[in-house]
Amino acid sequence: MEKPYYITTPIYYVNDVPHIGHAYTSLACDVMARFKRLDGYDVMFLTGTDEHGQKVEKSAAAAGIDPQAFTDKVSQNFRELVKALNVSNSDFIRTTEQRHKEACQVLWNELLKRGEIYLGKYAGWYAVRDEAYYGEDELTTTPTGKKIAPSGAECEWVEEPSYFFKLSAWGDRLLKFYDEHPDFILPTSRRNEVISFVKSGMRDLSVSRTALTWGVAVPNEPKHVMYVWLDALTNYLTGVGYPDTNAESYKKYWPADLHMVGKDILRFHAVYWPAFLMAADLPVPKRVFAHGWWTNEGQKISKSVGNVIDPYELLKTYGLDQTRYFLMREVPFGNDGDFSRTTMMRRINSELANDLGNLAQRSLSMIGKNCGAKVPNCGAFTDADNALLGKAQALLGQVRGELDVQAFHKALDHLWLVIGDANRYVDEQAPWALKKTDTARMETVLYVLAETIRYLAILIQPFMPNAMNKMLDQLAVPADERDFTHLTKEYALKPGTPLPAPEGIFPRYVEPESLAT
Ligand code: ME8
Repeated sequence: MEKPYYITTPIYYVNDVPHIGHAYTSLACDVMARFKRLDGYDVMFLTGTDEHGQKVEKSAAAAGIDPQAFTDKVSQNFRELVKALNVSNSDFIRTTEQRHKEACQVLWNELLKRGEIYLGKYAGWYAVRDEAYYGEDELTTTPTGKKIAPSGAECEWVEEPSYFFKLSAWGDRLLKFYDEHPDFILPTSRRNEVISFVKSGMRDLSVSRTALTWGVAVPNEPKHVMYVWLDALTNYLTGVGYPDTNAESYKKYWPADLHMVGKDILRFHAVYWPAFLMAADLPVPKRVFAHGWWTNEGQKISKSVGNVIDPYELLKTYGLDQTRYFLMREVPFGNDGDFSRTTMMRRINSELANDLGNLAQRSLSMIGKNCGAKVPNCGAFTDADNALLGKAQALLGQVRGELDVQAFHKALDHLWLVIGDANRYVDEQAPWALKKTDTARMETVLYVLAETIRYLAILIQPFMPNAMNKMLDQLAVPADERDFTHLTKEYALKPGTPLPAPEGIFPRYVEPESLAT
């Protein structure tokens, strides 16, 4: 039986158009999901949209349409982005769906029944942009008297009747949980931040609001809607069938293996969420990975600065797989990163067009011309042949080890080291010279190259699925022989198998003259 693996993206607010940051998290999850599928897991991959709360209500009002019509429209943009990025999600959840409202209300009742929620009054600061409450001590005051949260969001004073979740009672149990599950929060630097936040002492958390109506109704309390984060986090349960804890999908996939988030929303996922779950006596997810923040040519990406990077523009300008590769390769996953078009162009040309593209192109065109367009015959292997094949065979273990801790950039490093070795092998073995002196040896060299490319293409599929499928087509690898079980068979390519005419897969990127100043 296949082992289950459940991975989620954050559900994105529908107040805005999707940008590169949303694309980034979804792509990272897609690489994980594709890798796990090829590695024999039964994968559930959930993404979707977060549609309630004051921020969305305000955006709908500003657009002059009712919130449901507004969210229907904007949610669709996120659904389309997922498709455009070739993201292989299993489901797309919207928090305005009935299945989700039910899940929230059942969880609420569960918490209430257990005495974890009580009615009180909230008087304090709230940042609509973050949909978050802040303590006075966390804020700075501008010369004009505005209160600003550490995220830069402006806060407003709120006083309203509110239900509270007894978060203050969960500090010690959370600390014990982090201690017993050292990999629950990655990267480790962020884990330390969370631990010190919890150690500093936590106030009870306001979990309902009366100042707005656009939210999930609190059961039996017509004036209250749920705090949008309690509603939003619950999507991860809804997606696998909660409140039906006997549902096949719930039993199979819960608790989630990985919640992938940006560092901005780690506190919600690594503190509030496990506290809610423990309080409802539900199992806690295995990991929250908080990745870093993209800036644009050194500047924070924001609508007001007008430097938002449109993912569609990237796909159009540079290509889908090129964009996927660049985003996963450029920044050590977990760190902040700066988006620069110059670097993107350099990586496309040197790492994709030159290193990988040329390796495949020159090997396959030599095979096409000199081996009758068939998988070459293969004689006895020399030490050099065994060395290269050995490195290719070691890749699965290395890449798996890196992806186990979401080190996408390091996985790519391993792959590109072997691409470099393979290119050196071509130069050293010089099959074009062997053509005149020893055609049997030339065929063996080309066979070793074809096998190495097969290994590489199979392993690079999660990052660049379309391009690698083309590469595997060119090696005539059958569609059902592209998963990782076919990396343990040493020499899968069968000499004599006819091959299609090779075609370049990664064109060089040439900057339009209008941009090259
Ligand atoms: O926070 N760099 O939704 P959101 C990298 N609805 N990643 C970025 C980014 C950037 N510049 N900008 C955004 C919410 N992201 C809530 C989540 S989950 C139960 C509810 C990514 O639309 C990153 O993953 O503000 C970040 O955490 C997320 O988008 C925030 O999306």
